[in-house]
Formats: sequence, structure tokens, C-alpha cells
Amino acid sequence: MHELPKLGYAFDALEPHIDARTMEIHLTKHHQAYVDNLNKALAQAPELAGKSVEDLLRGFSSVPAAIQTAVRNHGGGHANHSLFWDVMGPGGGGEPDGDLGKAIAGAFGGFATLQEKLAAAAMGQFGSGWGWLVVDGGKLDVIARPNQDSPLAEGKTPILGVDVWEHAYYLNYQNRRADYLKAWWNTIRWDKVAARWTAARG
Ligand code: MN3
Repeated sequence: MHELPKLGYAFDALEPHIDARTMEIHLTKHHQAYVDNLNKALAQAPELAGKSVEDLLRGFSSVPAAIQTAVRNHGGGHANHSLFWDVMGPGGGGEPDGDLGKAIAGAFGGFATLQEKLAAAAMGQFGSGWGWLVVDGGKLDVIARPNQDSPLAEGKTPILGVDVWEHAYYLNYQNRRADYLKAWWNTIRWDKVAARWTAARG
């Protein structure tokens, strides 16, 4: 059975950038629903028991057709949100340094350009979806994907992602997605992103 991850910080720890009420509803209602619906679907495929949600998505083409849509939506939702909570935290923000900082400079020219590209991708995502910084063939790239479509299902490894479903920001920002995106950078734990970058390169 898949389970909701423990948030490593309090619901109000990301204020004023993300408010406590949004965090609580987002984790305990939205994310919980993805977990519950994933478990419901997987009850029909006992051969997949014990696989991590990341492995399910990486091996998406071998998921039985009858539950592919559920794994894509709810498995994707579970994996995406688990990453999202992990790469944010109190004391976040600032700029990436070390190997990741160098890689960002090499791929995009600098951190400011990465911020512009990710904001543009996330703003350009019509309706619900995510903006992602991914590792694709060992290289960094910025993409947007609709709904809960996980980059893992197309062979890319996400190391940073921003949820642009309205449930992620509407209470505090209403229609101002750009303001939410700008504030979100202040929550990023670059040490967590750097660890994912190192792991993704093998
Ligand atoms: Mn969400």
C-alpha cells in the first residue's frame, strides 16, 4: 500500500510564500486522494505490489491497460507531490551552488535564466499541470506537462517541480499564478535539489 509521505516541516513553515491552510488541504485532501485512488487501482494488479510509485511510472508501458489511466493520474499525482514537498522547506530560497549551480550555469547561462524559463513554462501551461526541471540523458532541461503527467513516464528524471494546479495557490493568490511562482522560489531547498541532481546522473 502506498502512503502519504510525512511532511518534514509544519504547515505554516512556508509562510508567507505558501499559506498553512493551502498546505494542509493540499497534502491531506488532494495528495491523500491520489494515494487512495492509486491503491484502489493497484488492488487489480497484485503483480505490481511492492513497486515504488517512481518505478511504476518509469515502467509505465508495462502497467496493465486497465489501470494505466489511474496510474498516470493518481500515481503521477502521488510522485509529483512527494517530490514537491521534499524540495521545499523552511530556510529555503537563495541560489544553487556547487555542482548543481555549475550545471545550471552551463545549461541555461545562469540561475536567473533558469528562473525565467521555468516561470515561462509554468505560466504557459494552460489549465492544470506542472513546471519541471528535469534531467534528460544526463542534461538539465525545463519542461511543462499537463495534469499529473510525470516526466518519469517519458524517461526523464524530475529534480525540481512546481505545481500550477489552482489548488496549489488559489486561497492566497487567486488568479495570480505569476506571483505564486515568484514567491515559490523562496521555499526551495537547494541541498535537496542538488542531491536529486547527483542521484539522477548515476
Ligand atoms: Mn497539487
